[in-house]
Amino acid sequence: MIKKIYQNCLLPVMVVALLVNYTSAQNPIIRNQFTADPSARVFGDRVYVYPSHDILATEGKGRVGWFCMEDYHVFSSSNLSDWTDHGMIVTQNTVPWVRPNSYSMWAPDCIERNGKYYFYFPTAAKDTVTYGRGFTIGVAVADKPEGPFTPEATPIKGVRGIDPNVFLDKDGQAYLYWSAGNIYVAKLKSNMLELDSEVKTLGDLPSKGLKEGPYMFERNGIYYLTYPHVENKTERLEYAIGNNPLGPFKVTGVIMDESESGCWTNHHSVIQFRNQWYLFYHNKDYSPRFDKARSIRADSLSFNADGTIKKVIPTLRGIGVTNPGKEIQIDRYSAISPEGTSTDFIDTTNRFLGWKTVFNKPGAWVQYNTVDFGKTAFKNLLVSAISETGGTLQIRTGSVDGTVVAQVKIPKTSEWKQVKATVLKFPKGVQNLFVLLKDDKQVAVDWIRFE
Ligand code: FUB
Repeated sequence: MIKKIYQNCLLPVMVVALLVNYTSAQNPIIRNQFTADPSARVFGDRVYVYPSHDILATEGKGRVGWFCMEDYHVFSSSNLSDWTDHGMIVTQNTVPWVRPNSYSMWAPDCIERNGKYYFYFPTAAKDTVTYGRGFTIGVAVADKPEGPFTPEATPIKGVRGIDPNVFLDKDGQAYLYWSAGNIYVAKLKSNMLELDSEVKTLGDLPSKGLKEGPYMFERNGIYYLTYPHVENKTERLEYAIGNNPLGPFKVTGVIMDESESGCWTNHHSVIQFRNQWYLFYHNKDYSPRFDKARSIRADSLSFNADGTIKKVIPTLRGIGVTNPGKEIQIDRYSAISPEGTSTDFIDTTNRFLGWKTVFNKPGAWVQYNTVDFGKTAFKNLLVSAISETGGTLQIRTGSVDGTVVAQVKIPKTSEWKQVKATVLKFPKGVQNLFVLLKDDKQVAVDWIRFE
C-alpha cells in the first residue's frame, strides 16, 4: 500500500507513491513512528538512517514495560530536512534463524561494500544450543541501501551480543564491533559475513558502568571509538581515540551529556555529509513517561583543532534548512524567551500530532533558525493558531527587534484556525525567524507557513 503522510497530520492518508514521504527538518526527525538507535550512513548523495523500531508491547506481544521491536525501516534524505520512509526492510519472523515473536530486533547497522549493502542486526536465535539464549548478530544483504534485503540463513558465528557496528577502513579491512557489557571487536572477512580473527575485548575503556552501542569512525588518521556509557545515572555518549581500529584507545571525552529528559538509553552514529559532521542519537520526545518508545534526532557536530570532539548540546531545531513554503514547526525552536513562551503536545492522546507553542506575555518570543527564502517573494503568511483571547503575533527576521516581515491578528477561536496576513517585507536568502506576541493575550501556534 502506498501512502503519503504529512507532518503533524497522520491523516488524510493518500495513495500516491511507493514511499512514505513527509517533511521534518527538526528533532525528532521521524514523526510517524517510534525510532531509536540510529545508524546513519552516507550512500551516494543521500543520508540513510537505519534505526531500531520501538513499538509498545501488549499482553502476548513482547514484554510489557520493556523494549519491543519487531522489524526495521530505513529512512533517507538528500537535504536532511525531508525524510522518506522506505518501509520495512527486515522483520523478525521472516529471518530463518530468529526465535519467532521474540520482539528483540535491537540496534542495527548497515554498510556498503563493492555495491552490496550489508545490514547487521542483533536478536534472539531459536537454536539456543548453538547460539545461546541471549542475543546474537545476523546479516541481511541487498543491492540497494533501501533493499530488498535477503537475510542470511544463520547468524555470524562466534558473536554473542548486541549493537553491531561495522567499520570499513581505508585499506579495505572491515571490523565488526558489538557490545555485551564490554565492547568487542573482530576483523570481518571480505565477504562481510564471517569473522576473520579472534574476538578482542576492548579493555581500555571505563571499567565501571554499562558500556554499549559502539560506533567507530576515522578522521585525519584518528580512530574514534564512540559509545554510550553509564558514568552516573543514565547513558551519556563518550569517546576514546586511538591510531588503530583495534586499539589501544585512550578515553578522551564526552560527546553528549545524559539526557535531561531522563531517557535511560542513548545510542548514536556520526557521519560527515557535504563537509559537515553530524551526530544522530535518540531521546523519548513522543513518549515522555516511557523511555522504551524513543525518537531519533540529529544535531551538528564539530571538532577542536587537536581532533577532540566539541560536546554536542541537543537541540529541538536539529539540522537541515527549512523551506518557508512548508509548515515551519516553531515549537522546534532554536531559542526561546526566558518567560512567557512554552511548548506542549497538541493532543496527548495522539502525540504524533506534534507540539504547539504557547505565548502568554507581551514580548514573549521564539527564534527559529535557517529558513531559506531564496529569491521567492512570498506574499502571505499563514499561521495555524488557537486563542481564547485573540492576540497579535509578529514575525521578524534577524533579531527579536529586527525587520517585521508580517503581523497577524489571531481572532478569538476555540478551534485551530489558519489565519492569513500579508507579508510586509519579503525576506530573502537564509534567515533566522522570530515569532513574538505583541499584546497581553494568550495565543497557541501549531505552525507558520509562507505562500
Ligand atoms: O534499543 C535497544 C537497546 O537500547 C540498544 O541495543 C541499546 O544500545 C540501547 O539503545
